[in-house]
Amino acid sequence: MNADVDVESERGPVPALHDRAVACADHLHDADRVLLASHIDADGLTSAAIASRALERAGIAVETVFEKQLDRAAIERLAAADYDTVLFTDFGSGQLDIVTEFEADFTPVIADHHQPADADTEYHLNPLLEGIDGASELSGAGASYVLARALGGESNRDLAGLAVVGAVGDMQDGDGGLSGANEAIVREGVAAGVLSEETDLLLYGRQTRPLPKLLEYASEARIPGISNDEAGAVSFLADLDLDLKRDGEWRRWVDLTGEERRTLVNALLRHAISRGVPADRINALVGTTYVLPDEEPGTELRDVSEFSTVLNATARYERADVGLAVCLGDRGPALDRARHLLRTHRRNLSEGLQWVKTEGVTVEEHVQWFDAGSRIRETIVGIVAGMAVGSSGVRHDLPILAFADAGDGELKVSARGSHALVRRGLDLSAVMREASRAVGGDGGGHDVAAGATIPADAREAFVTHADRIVGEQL
Ligand SMILES: [Mn+2]
Repeated sequence: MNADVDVESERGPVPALHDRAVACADHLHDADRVLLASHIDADGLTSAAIASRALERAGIAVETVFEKQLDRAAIERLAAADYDTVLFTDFGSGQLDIVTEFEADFTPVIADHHQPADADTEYHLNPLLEGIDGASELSGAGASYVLARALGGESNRDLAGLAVVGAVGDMQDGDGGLSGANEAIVREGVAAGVLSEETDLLLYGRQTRPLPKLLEYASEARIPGISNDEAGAVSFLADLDLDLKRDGEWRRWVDLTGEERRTLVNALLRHAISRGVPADRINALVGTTYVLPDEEPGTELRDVSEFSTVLNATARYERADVGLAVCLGDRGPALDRARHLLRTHRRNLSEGLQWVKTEGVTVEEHVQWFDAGSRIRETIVGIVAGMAVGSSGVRHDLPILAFADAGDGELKVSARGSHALVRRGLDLSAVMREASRAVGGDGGGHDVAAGATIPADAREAFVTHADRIVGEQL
């Protein structure tokens, strides 16, 4: 046996985080009961599922709550719940300056991947503290998984599938799949038999979308005559020598044989080349995908990216409990409820996107923005902004800011950039924090995607600040 390998595996999936994970786990083991607070998105829900399951397995009682944002009022609510230990997953680091004010009420334990505020605490697990990129290499669910492994060892490797759902939900995967610390989690999931890694067509909806919709809705591919073009997608398919329907219903990607998939991919590549799609976007049409082999083929849970959409569809509509139950294995009432919420979510996204396309965006020197008012829910306006980039009338070479009413005299701002802009120096986390604080609000997040809350009358001043800061970064 190779001694080095043995030592390495004893330090968990992400050795650089091992000491922090063990310190957090030891403190949790000493607690009788823990209040777990997590964020309301796919990464936050999978974080909560991983952490709560690992705590239960370790014999530690846990109550789970979700917060849309961890502001002072939310932290006061947690303090009032009267737990000695509060575990924060997928948030907490960015609010450490406030959290540490409450250390007389509870001991915080944090498993997060957001940029930490200017304060620290004893039990703090965050990749950024060890030089690992929290935007692309480890998600909140990944940090929670590292914690789960420290809590329960290799028996918790079956939670790796959920960690991958969280990472993909936070858009940490590129066309080569996940990288960095995330790759170690993928390896553990594959070894545990709960995850498989496949090279496949990289369009969203391989499990559930009818073939024409799979092609038409793939707006990120930007293939002229197919993307955002219903008639074009149908006629492209009709030209192929394939049986497109079964019993009168369109077939899905998952229904095709290997041979049929190759035929379709080859035709798609030829079409893209003939229409002058640049090589980098053509290469990005095929790449690494992740599948949960225990889930039924053709369902929303089989593919990790579709799974993450199901979770967003619950949490963004005040039903994080439903998403959590699905993560924890409920394939009955919770999944039925989640599917219903998913239909509503899809309709809202498509109506929101249509509204942005119709109304257009305002282009400043370094940013573009739109204000949806109350037409798009503040909980999904960031998703809509991300979808809008690349559609006609919205530039993909500028970051986009999306405003929506948040009630109580406040505006929610969601910002989305691209990996190409980040490589040139864009850091939306800093933009959101500085511009919002300059107008009496607060914000933060990641370099490629971030958010803020500001007073409702501060939009114009906020845009001016953000435009200037982005200009300085690029
Ligand atoms: Mn996250």
